[in-house]
Amino acid sequence: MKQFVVKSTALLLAAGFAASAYSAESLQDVMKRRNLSQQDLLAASKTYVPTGKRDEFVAFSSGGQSGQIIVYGIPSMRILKYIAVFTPEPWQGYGFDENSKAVLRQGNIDGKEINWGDTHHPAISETQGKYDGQFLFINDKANPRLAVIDLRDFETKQIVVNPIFKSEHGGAFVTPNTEYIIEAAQYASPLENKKFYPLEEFNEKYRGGVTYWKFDRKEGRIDPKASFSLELPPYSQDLSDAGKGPSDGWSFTNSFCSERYVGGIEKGRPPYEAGCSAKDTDYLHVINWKKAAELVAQGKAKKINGHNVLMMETAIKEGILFLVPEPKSPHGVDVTPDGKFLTVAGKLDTHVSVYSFEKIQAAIKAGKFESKDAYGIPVIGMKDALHTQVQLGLGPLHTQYDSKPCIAYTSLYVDSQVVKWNHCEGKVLDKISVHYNIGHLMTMEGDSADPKGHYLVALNKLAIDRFVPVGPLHPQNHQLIDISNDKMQLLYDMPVPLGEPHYVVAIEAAKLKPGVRYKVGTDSRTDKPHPGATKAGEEETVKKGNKITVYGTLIRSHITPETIEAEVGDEITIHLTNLERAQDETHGFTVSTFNVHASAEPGKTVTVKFKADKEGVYPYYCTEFCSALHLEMQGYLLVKPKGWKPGKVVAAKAVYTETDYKATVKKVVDTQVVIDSVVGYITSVNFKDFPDVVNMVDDATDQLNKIKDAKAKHEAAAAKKDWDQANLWAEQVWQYQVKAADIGLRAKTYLEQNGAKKVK
Ligand code: RUQ
Ligand code: CUA
Repeated sequence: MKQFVVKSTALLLAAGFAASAYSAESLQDVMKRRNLSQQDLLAASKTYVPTGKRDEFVAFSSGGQSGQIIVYGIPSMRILKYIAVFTPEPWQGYGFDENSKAVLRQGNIDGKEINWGDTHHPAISETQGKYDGQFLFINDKANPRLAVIDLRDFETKQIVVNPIFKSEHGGAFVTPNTEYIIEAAQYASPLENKKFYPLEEFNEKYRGGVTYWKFDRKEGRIDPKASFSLELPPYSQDLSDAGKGPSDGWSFTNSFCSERYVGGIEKGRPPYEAGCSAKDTDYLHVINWKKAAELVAQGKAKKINGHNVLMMETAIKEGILFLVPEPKSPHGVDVTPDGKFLTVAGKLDTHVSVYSFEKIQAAIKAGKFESKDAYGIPVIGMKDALHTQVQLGLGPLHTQYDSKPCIAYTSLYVDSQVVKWNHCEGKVLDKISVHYNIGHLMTMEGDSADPKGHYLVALNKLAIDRFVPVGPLHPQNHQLIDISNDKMQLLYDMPVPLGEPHYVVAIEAAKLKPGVRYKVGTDSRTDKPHPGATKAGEEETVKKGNKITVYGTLIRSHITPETIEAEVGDEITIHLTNLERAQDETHGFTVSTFNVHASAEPGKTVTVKFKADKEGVYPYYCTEFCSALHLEMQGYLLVKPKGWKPGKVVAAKAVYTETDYKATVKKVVDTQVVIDSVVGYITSVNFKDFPDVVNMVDDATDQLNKIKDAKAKHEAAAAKKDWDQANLWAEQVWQYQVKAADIGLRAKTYLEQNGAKKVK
């Protein structure tokens, strides 16, 4: 291993990273061998992102029941990351270190740990209706919760539990300036917590609703105290969308089962599915959220479970809540980019209905209502609100928009198709088959005020025969479709191995500005300085009673401390600060059999905590392959029985000779030649113009600066002919060199690839 490092270092320098040889096969040869058509090649050329190049868009997909978010690039469809949200995720230490646990545990309900989530709808924060790339939100349908992810580091920062719902589906949807994040209930239940009412009292005691979570952009967190909900009838509220432009200040929420049917096949009643689709129409809820927020501020809300709830009665009296009939078992409601229309798809209808916000407002102003529902909410006549209805096909679900005006795309679940149509003129333009049973579809920034066109992703619920079989549970199938021309073209099938992804949002990659390191000593989950942050040279282990606190550091290839001594029963808290500044120099940390793990990216401080409840010897180590000597990044937790005393220590015999020492010194001299050559290159170019390189140079210099002390030690030991000490300290000098060389080479590669220029 050590041999390898020096050799490869020298080789890399000699070869100067020569480009790989070209294949001898021609394009025609490959097409023939792989049985590819012209059409395939065209599709491939539209999705292929050459090695070293990057995607134009970044997609954030719900990870469904995995409780995570899947991040992938478009058009390559390469998966870039999983963001841990409602579920422990070992790689990132999520749920295995104390700092992330604190976030995960915000999602406890009634004191119970909930370690999964049914994530549905991600939403990117918006400024004036456009994606701004700062924050990401996602809901958990099963356990009504909402999470906040900061796109500076792609980490989950907060989970809030809905105080009055038992499930929710219609979230997360943001208002145009991310004032609020909308979350609508799904299955009606009593709003009071832990309160039982029989199903016979469904109409009276069960309720739906919609919650408006106040987002504090400066803090990057939801402010639960400033959030509120609106009580709604027990119609299963479904998806929502916020108005924008002329409809800003309003929000729209669908419903199904407005029949308020309660099944109970056990008692001989027809099942839910029959009773819930008996009527021809359900209701679109039209809500003036701006006014609602004002009413809450005026103290007109009622406190339920300590949360502000604006009751229906108040909402009706104040004229901020209306209903519009919508055909049959509606699902998606999607506001057009200009904010003038809303498209509603009825799962059991072959049409989409396009409602005019202007007409809805005119009816409200004129007080023109066709009726009231059972709770007294005014119902606007469908005819009075409709702009047009368009026959699209079977099972329309969701609609997104194009950068070209009036162009919309709707998914057809039953037909397994995507329809391109014109929502202004109400005509179908094109259809394409997908594989199979599409739920959501998504165009680039296609639910914002400024859609980008180019691509569409079909989120198919079933993959069936599209991929190599992997057992009865198939991957999901995200299909990439080119929408830049009149006719849509299917480009690519991407198996998604985490399910079931419900919805995706995609943003221009250039809008994302994530950091590459933290300010040294940061708790990434609070964005604040970590109380356990430790500087180089200030590491210490403190024991107070049965509590051991370690203030440790991580830097290639060393964990400080190297030993932690404890007694059975001690509570151990280990704070670790990654002192690296070089990009991507992440270290991981675990202690054998204590179920802890942390990922410490450059600058981050993390804490793991556990009880040393068993006597024994437990190695700890760095879990990331962070350098050539990563395997040596190790240490021992020694858990002694209570009252243990050391026996007579026998002095160890010498292992190394003068010859060993001289060989090591020679190795050090040879390596220095390599380092000098790398340093020579770096300082011969304008490396100071590259902040990433400056960070790497700082890290390398840190390593080299440590040499002086180790060198003095090996020379002193050699003078005393203590060859063990002499050889080991000389080895340590070499360790510092190797690390410096490793970083130096990365800096050199970076400079060569990024067009560094010679300086005189
Ligand atoms: S929903 S497949 Cu959970 Cu977004 Cu329509
Ligand atoms: Cu640090 Cu491996």
